[in-house]
Amino acid sequence: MQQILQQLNIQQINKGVSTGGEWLDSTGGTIESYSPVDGQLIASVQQADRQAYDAVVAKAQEAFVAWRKIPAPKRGEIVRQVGEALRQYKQPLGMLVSYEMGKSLQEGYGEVQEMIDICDFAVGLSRQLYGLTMHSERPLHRMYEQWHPLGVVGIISAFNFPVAVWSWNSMLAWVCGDVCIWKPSEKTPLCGIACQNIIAEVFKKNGVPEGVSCIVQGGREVGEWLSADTRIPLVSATGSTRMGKAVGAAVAARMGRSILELGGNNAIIISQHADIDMSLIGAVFGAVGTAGQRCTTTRRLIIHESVYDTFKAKLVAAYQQLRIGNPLDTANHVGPLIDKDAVNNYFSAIEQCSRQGGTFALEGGVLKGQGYESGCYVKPCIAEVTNELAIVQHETFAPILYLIKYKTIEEAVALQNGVPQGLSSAIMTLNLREAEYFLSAAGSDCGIANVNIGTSGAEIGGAFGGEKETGGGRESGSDAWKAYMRRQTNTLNFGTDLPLAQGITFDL
Ligand code: UN1
Repeated sequence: MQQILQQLNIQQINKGVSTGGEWLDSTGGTIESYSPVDGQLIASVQQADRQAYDAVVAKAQEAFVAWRKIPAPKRGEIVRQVGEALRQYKQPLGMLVSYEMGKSLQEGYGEVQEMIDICDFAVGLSRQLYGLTMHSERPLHRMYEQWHPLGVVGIISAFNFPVAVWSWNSMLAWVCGDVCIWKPSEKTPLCGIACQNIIAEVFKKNGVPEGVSCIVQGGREVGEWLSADTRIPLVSATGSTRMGKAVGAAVAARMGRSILELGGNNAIIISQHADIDMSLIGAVFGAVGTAGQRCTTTRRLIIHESVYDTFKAKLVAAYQQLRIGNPLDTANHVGPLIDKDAVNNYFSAIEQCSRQGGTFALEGGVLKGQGYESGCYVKPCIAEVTNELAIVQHETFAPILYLIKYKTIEEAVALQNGVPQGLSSAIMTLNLREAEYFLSAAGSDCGIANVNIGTSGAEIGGAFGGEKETGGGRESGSDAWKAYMRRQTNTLNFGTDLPLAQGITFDL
């Protein structure tokens, strides 16, 4: 790992505030990053203090004035080079993601690939920031709309996708002409340092002004500064619903804009018409991938009563084959939870589930002994419940899968929708009527609805996000870029008269 840290230019003690030029001094205290893989201290990072934070915002504002003048396709060219750099750093960065966050190496590389994909997307987008033209009701008038950059974008990201979610936001923001200030999760600060270093190298080579890519490390307080700051027209926040409610309220109170991508409580409906083997793989990967710490993790399986027992038996057998251990060893399927607090939350959810009447088809527990010294490795478990249990209505970031039985497809959809969150959903069925019903306006109420695919693993080309307590924001593909720009409607009179709209006459 020492060699990986060296390749990514990470020291034992790192400054945590940068405008893309020098790293700034700050006295905000230190974050120590311990790996959940082996419990070892990897390195530490200085947190931003208010003075360093203000210096960053001022630099970002200054950089915006220059950056917005650069033609969008030229900004796209720089993002193209960022994609190239990420291809070069895929191996060390993927390993750092895996070691600092605990996801499997496969998924660590997958996350860097997701960054590369969004770079490619953003390069194309840089020539497609289209506005519409309209026909004016007045003669010799032209009417159209343009999309202009917003300014400084604040990005608050979560530990579970410590690099990809930042890149969804920043790559779009940059081609749109915005500048970015990133607050990475305080649980994965080194991933932030590594990305900042990679970007700085590319930006420097291209003479990009200092302040286009900024980073401010820290905890909740730094998030509060970003949310309350009138110099920051847009804050994009990914994380828990609790955090999102605070950010959303603070940003709205000053008439700023926010993009919120918050908790999920995602279900797969397993119909009696499902391909059972395919459903099994989808359900297991959805539930235990990233040790149940994706916002798209499959938390509930809503299974038709006629296949319930068979599917449960197959699921339990599949779970018993899972190898839990060091995520850098590619033989393992499941790595650790992020930290001991997460382990406590896992146990608390199991306890609440039992108390509320759930029973366990497969018991959980923490693993002990050699290789498990960090205390963060838990057994994925399976509980049989009804949907209305308080714990089932709640998103627990851990590999706990709830099984629920249904009789009719209408009932299954009502159960799937019957939670406060609305991120991702899926149905496993070979029956066309069922599939179309699930996708119809009467079907899933989520931002993502899949057929014969699990709930996680969305591609970057689609808009990513969800409804209800998930926050309503959209990041990544499709036309999510519009949230990073302001729309201007232009009407231009090239005639010699001044006719008024709505037929109003006004003569002097
Ligand atoms: C998240 O968990 O915050 O769809 C993002 C997925 C990934 C992104 C997850 N592409 O599972």
